[in-house]
Amino acid sequence: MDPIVLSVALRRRLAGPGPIVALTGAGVSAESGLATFRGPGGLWKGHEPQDLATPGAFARDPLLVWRFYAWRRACAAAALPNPAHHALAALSAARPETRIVTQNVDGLHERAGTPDVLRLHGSLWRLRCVEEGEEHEDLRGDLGPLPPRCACGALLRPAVVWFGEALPPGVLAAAQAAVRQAAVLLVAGTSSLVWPAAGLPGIARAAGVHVVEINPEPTPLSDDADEVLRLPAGRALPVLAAAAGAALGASA
Ligand code: BJW
Repeated sequence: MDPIVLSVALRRRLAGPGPIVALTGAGVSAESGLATFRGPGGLWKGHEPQDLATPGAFARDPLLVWRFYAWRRACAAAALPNPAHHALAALSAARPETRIVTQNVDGLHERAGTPDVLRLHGSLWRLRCVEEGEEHEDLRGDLGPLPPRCACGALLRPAVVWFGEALPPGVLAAAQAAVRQAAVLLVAGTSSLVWPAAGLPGIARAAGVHVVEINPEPTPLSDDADEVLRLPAGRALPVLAAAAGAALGASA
């Protein structure tokens, strides 16, 4: 495998002062064996996953949507954080001003040890009553009969953000503030198709932040990024994190 050579300018920025911020997407968990949303392998029983991630799909067929999310929970529970998650956790430990902003709901950044992840699209591990709006953590491997119900009798839903829904209060504003203040923004494993997450690199660039895309495939961000690393996140992030001062263990 060829060594990864970072530009001198990027090395200097990573080693310099200021927060490193990472915006991550499904591709960061691909090397943990979790399917991405779009592209080959993104199908679930003949459905496009993004077609199930809507309030309309849940209203029409809560059982179908819950089967999809129960499968996602089982896959995520069986998966382990990969070198990309570990590298970002090590970076957060070495430089506490680091912020990880994720579109992922799988909890793998947290399981790798990253504190205070800004979860733009919620969590697979939290459920919300559709009537009362109350949310709670539920880490059970088996949720019992699907769809699960609240004690009040109403349906529970995964506390994730579906198309057309607002992001969790305060999280988007915190992510926007974080990317504006970054020394470097690493955008890893996202197709940069889903808004408002896809707008964060533009906000960063407008504030003069150096934006680096890490993705084996081109995306709508690629032409606007300051640098592009056409590599899997599990290869590139350990190198970037080490250049920013992270002490990486054998697993990273
Ligand atoms: C690797 C790799 C490896 C593979 N290493 N890389 C502006 C313009 C146009 C439309 C809109 C707009 N603003 C809003 C919209 C509408 C809509 C939207 O964006 N639509 C577009 C699709 C056109 N957005 C919304 O509806 C959002 N809500 C909103 O705007 O609300 C407004 C509002 C305000 C106030 C009140 C009410 C409403 C919500 C978006 C929610 C998205 N939800 C989902 C599901 C979450 C739950 C779940 O996980 O099930 O989020 S959809 C799905 O897409 C999921 C993901 O987080 C998200 C992004 O996907 P991601 O992570 O980029 O994955 P992929 O599969 O697309 O890409 C993977 C990438 O990895 C690829 O590029 C690979 O090459 C790469 N890769 N291996 C590195 N080893």
